[in-house]
Amino acid sequence: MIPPQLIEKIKFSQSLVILTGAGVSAESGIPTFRDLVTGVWQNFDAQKLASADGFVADPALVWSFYEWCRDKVSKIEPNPAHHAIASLVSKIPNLSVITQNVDDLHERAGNNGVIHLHGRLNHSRCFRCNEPHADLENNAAKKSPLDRDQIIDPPHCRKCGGLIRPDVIWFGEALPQNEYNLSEVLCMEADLLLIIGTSGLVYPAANLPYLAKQAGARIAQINYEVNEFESIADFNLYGKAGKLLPLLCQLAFG
Ligand code: BV8
Ligand code: ZN
Repeated sequence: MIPPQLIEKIKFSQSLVILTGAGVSAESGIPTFRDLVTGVWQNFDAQKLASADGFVADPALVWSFYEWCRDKVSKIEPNPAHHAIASLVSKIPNLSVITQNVDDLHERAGNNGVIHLHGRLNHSRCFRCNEPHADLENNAAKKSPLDRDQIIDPPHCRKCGGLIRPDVIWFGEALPQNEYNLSEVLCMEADLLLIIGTSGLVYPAANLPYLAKQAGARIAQINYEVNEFESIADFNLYGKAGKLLPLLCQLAFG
């Protein structure tokens, strides 16, 4: 049951911010990070696979893990939740989408200008000088699929010869300053913040809903289970994003 007040809030929102987490991609078949490192890569702990120390210790292992992830993500599709969010662009004058996810499913559903707080799987940069590494972007899909146990060396930076790393933000690394500052401003100016599929455990992204609340925004969230934002949300919708979000858009905009 979707509260009529929420439908009205969305329909007449003048500045809607949508914040997504791994739950918005779950129904596309993207395992959440934890499932990934307990699944086929379970004999490697997350610290080794997704951290700067892990990369320094074994660049080929970490690079191969992300090549394997890129290959998996390139084979799956955006789900109805991504498409519902993309459909709002033409209906709400001032809509911003902020994501913690590193996949490109929002973009592939037609959302441009998404703010990625934790980087992007399909981008890479030099570990030493941060120079973006273009190769990856244009032939991600053309790469031969990497089997789980294939270990390949990362490429080298054309500028300084340093090792190329995935352009994602690992634990202990600062979020991109511009993206995070913009996200704070947008959340403090929002009249409604819609949170989709995030546990609210990862900071500083998890600060954003509290900032929005303090600044006077109404908070709504769609989640599969109770989470950290339960107590500050004005509307808590429990269920799958791929089902509830299209229904919400349908009720608001027909
Ligand atoms: C930083 C990219 C400082 C990598 C990721 C102690 C207390 C508080 C904070 C800390 C602490 N110790 C350390 C910290 C900081 C740390 C942190 O927050 N740790 C937490 C875990 C305790 N944060 C950091 O390290 C950040 N950096 O603080 O830097 C600094 C400052 C200056 C200079 C230097 C350093 C960096 C954080 C970014 C880490 N990188 N990803 C990669 O993926 O390879 S985070 C990673 O986890 C993903 O991005 C993912 O998005 C995120 C987890 O969050 P969620 O998106 O919420 O995903 P999750 O699986 O947790 O939840 C999914 C939700 O969806 C669930 O609620 C589920 O119920 C729901 N769901 C599932 N299916 C559905 C659904 N809902 C609806 N429909 C469904 N179908
Ligand atoms: Zn370099």
